[in-house]
Amino acid sequence: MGSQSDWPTMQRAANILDELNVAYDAKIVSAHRTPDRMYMFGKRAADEGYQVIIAGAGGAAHLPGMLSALTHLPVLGVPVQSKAMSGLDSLLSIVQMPAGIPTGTLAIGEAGATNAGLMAAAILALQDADLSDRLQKWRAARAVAVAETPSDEV
Ligand code: RP5
Repeated sequence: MGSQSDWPTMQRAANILDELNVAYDAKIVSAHRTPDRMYMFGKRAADEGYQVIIAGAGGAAHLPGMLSALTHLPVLGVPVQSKAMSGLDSLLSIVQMPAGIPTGTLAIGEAGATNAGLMAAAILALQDADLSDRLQKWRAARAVAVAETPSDEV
């Protein structure tokens, strides 16, 4: 993520990965404030064993696109909800990548971070039958939890 201030949002992705027992590192890597750190991370990520990168940033959110430029690994971008424009700036900064440098783009904010965790797990599950099983069970449990009729109690 681009800043400590992104962590409450990006923690949603971490929570999903914890629930599915997927190993991850959570790092602050800013495209603007720590460009050298971003460059080294992106360049070394594949060799260091990372398989999927979830990149969350807000405002002028260049981190996901820059990481996509630096690595062939799949990069999932999470537009963090900004104060000035409620995350529309973040979304547009991430989603409109030029052809040839793909960056997966999730929803703005916590839903996007949650889904980035789930999508990262789904990508990893293609090569990991046990994880695939855990992911399918996770989804089935969420489906069962949805009532068929609304309640006045909520
Ligand atoms: C971006 O600027 C970060 O990803 C964050 O969403 C936004 C604001 O950062 P802070 O000023 O809160 O550190 O680079």
